[in-house]
Amino acid sequence: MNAELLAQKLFWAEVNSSPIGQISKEVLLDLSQAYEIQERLLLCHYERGAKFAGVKMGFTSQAKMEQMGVNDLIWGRLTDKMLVEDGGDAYLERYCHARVEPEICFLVGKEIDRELGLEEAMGHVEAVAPALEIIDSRYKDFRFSLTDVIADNCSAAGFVVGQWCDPSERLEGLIIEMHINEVVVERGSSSDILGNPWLSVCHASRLALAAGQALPVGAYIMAGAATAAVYLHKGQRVKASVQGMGSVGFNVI
Ligand code: OOG
Ligand code: MG
Repeated sequence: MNAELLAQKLFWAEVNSSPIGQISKEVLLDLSQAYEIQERLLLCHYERGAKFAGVKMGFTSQAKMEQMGVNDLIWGRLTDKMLVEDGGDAYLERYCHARVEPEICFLVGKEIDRELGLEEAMGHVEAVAPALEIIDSRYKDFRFSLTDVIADNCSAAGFVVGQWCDPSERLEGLIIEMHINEVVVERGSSSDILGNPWLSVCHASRLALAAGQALPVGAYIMAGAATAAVYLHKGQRVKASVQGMGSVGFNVI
């Protein structure tokens, strides 16, 4: 396996919004090789000015695992260039075939430098917010294996964060809805995220640190989608609401 070459292929697929064939059809990868490609892919972005902004967890809900046909937790890296302002615009032509999904985002308030248990996680988080994730596979037809999607930075492409809320409120059993042009297109519960979205913070601390990725103050942790994802089209107004936490949205242009 030539990790650098594969990372470059994925990088240019992303920059040119031009999807490629699955790399798992060409080379057999294990999980650690897939994460190595992801790390190199991120270096390509950092070299061009992007900055690490946090991590995203993936396949933390049954709905997502079933939609994508995989069955393991994954994590990817967020950069500052992926952030779309709440109420702002996302440019569809920047993506290969973008989808959107409703999430919850955590803001790190105290550096996470070790694996955290559930109680400890709360002490490291300053705030929590309703969020939307724009995912965009760099593979044709949005089809991939687990190692493919890990190498492709877990389809990370954009994220939108709403108003920060007090993290001491309970995060279980909150209704999460995604609206497109004021119509509810997906509905789920915050408990669909690992039974309790706080567990995403614990898994982020375990997986990112094992890979040498620290989570400094100000880092975002996207907990993973509560529902299946929906394709984006020009002209859509997308909104996610989380019960008791308000809403977040953007326009597709
Ligand atoms: C992979 C990313 C999964 C989530 O929240 O489960 C993910 C994909 O579905 O393309 O972001
Ligand atoms: Mg996601």
